[in-house]
Amino acid sequence: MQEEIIMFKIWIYGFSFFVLASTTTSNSSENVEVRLLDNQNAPLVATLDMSKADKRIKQFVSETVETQIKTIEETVNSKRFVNDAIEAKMKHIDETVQSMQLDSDTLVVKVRNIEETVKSKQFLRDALKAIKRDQEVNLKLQIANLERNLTAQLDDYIDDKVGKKVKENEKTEKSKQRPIDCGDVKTKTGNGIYKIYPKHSVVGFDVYCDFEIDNTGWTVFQRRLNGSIDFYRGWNSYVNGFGDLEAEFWLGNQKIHSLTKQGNYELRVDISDFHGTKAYARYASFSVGDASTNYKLTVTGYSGNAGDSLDYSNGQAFTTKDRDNFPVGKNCAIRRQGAWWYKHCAESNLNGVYREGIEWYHWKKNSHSMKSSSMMIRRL
Ligand SMILES: [Ca+2]
Repeated sequence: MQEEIIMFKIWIYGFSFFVLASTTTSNSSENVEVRLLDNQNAPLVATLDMSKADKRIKQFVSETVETQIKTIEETVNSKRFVNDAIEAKMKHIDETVQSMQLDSDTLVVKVRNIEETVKSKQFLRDALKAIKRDQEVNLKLQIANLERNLTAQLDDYIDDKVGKKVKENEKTEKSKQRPIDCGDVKTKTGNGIYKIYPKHSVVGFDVYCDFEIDNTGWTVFQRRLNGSIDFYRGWNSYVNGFGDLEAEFWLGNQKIHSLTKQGNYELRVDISDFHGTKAYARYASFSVGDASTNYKLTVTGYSGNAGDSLDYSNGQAFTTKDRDNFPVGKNCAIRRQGAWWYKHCAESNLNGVYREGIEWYHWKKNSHSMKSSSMMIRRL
């Protein structure tokens, strides 16, 4: 520091050998020793004879030197301050640089992250592509499988259809020999039970065939003889039929329907009273609808001697005690103790209670119950 001070002094007064003094003025002598430095820092000692100097000059020199030293000290101090400031600044710069280094490290990490993100995105894109490719392959495979299956199914279907057709043809050949009703029965062995195969019936079923009237086969679907069978029954019994074909029975609405569906049928009704008197009614057209119509009766073209007691029931659905298919009034199957094509009840009631309610109004009014009755049909 001391050297610095001196250097500073030299810097200030370097252009000449100017007198600098650390006043070691001796009171006892008029000489003043002053240490000096030349331009090359060579130490010199100058002895100034102050004896002839004016006291005021001495004072001036002394004061000047003091002032100079003070100024120098202040300058040094300010320089130190500047130094400190510079050091602080440098430190700050260092720190900034360091933090910048940190920042750059962070930046590197960030860049790396971004790179990784980009890479992973690329990876995803590749993976997606791979999946898409897989899916395409799978789809193609599935379509190929589907095509194969469809082809196989189509083949099966065609085989099946062709097979069925062949079978159907065989069936048709066979069915040509089968009777669809009693009119087809060739090998007659007299009135009795025969198996018939109506066109629209899945299986054949037995019926009673009557060959006496007009010398042709009539298919009988109803008979009353002696009251051995209870006719006051519910819906299912009348749909499926009941009784004994050789005696009293109802063939069944479904079977009657399947018979009358296969062509134009006429109806013959035979009745007798307990005096042995007989009568008949013929209808040129007769059919019974399917289940969806509740076995609706269609009957027209009356002829005969019993009177037309069925016309009132024409177009009516069938009603039993457990199913009233004529929405007006009470259940006529219950009122008339039977099962019939009732409207506001009926003018005929051949399924009524034996001895009490087997009626044909136009022949015997409703006061006489028939002894017997039969209903049969013939294909025209
Ligand atoms: Ca009713």
